[in-house]
Amino acid sequence: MARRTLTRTVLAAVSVAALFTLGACSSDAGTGTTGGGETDAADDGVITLGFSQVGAESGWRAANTKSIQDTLTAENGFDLKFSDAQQKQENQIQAIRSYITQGVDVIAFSPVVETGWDAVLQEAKAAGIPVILTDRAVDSSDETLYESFIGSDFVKEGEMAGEWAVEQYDGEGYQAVELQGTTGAAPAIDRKEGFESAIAGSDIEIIDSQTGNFTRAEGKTVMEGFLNAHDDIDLVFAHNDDMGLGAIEAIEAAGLTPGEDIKIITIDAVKDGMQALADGKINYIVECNPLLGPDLAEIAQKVIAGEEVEKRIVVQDEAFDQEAAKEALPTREY
Ligand code: GYE
Repeated sequence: MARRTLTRTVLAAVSVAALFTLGACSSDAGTGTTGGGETDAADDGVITLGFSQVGAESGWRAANTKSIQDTLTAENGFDLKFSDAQQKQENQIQAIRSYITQGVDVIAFSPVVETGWDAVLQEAKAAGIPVILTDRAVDSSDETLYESFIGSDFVKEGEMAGEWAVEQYDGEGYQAVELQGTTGAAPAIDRKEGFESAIAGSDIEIIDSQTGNFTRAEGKTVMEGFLNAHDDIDLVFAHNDDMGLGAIEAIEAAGLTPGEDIKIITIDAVKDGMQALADGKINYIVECNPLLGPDLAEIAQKVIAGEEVEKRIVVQDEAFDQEAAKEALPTREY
C-alpha cells in the first residue's frame, strides 16, 4: 500500500540548483524576496527555509522534528532555520515575523491551534514569502495565504479508532473517557469529531472528556482525575500515544490492568506506543505518520521553482492491533 500520495524526489543539491535556473534572479540580495516567486534562492541555489515547530510535546513531535532536520540539510540544498514554540501560538507568530524580517525564501510551520493566523500570513504574503503548512491545518477562509498543506486526515484517524471500538466492544455498554489533544488544535478537534461520529449509534458512551495537551504527564494527571471521579471506566480514547502512556501509569497506580480492565485506543503509533501495544497494555493504535520532511522539501523546491503544487497533500495512515504491532516493531522507523 502506498504510504503517501506523493512520490519522493531525490534531494540532490544539483537538482535543486538546476531548478533555480528556471526563475529570474533577484538582484537585491539581503532584502528578502522580490515577490512573484522570485526569491534570493535564485542567487545561490540554496533555499533558506524558516520552520516554526509546535514544540517537543510528544514522541510524534520528536520524530517529526528529526525528519525535517534530517531532510532539509545543506547537502540537500537547504539552509534550515528552526524554532520551537513550546506549544504557544504567540511564540509561533513571533518566529514567523522574524523569518519575514530575515527575508527567508520559504516559511513552513505546524500551527499549534487552528485559528488566529490570518494577520501574520497576510504579512508573509505582502513580503512575497510563500508559506507551507505541515502537519496541522489553519482555519482560514483565504486559501491564498498558503501554498500547500501537507498532513494526515485527522477526522479519518478518529473514525478508524471509533470504528474499531464499535467492532470490538459494541453491545457491552462500554463507558469511555477521552483524553483530548491541545485545545483548539486541528488534530484534537478532528479526532474527536471522527471518533464521535463512528461510535454514534453504538452503545459506547463517552462519559468524560478533557484535554491532556498531547503530553504524557498531563495524560496521567487527567486519567487520575477520571479514575477518581468514575467507578466504571471501560475504555480510554487518547488522541495520541503519549497521553495513552500517561493513562497506563495512572491505571496501574490504581491497581488496575491497562489493556484488560480498561481498554485503550490511541493515535500516532510511535515506538513507545507500539511497544505498549505489543505488550498488551494498549489495544489498538491508529497511525499518524510524522515523517513529513521529504514532502516538505519537495513542495518547497517546487514552489521556489514556480511550479504548481497540490494545495492539499494527504499523508496515508495505517492502524495496528496487538499482533500487528509485534510484527511491525522490529522494522519501525519511529
Ligand atoms: O498526534 C501528537 C502531537 O499534530 C499530528 O501532535 C500531530 C499531533 C500528534 O503532539 O502526538
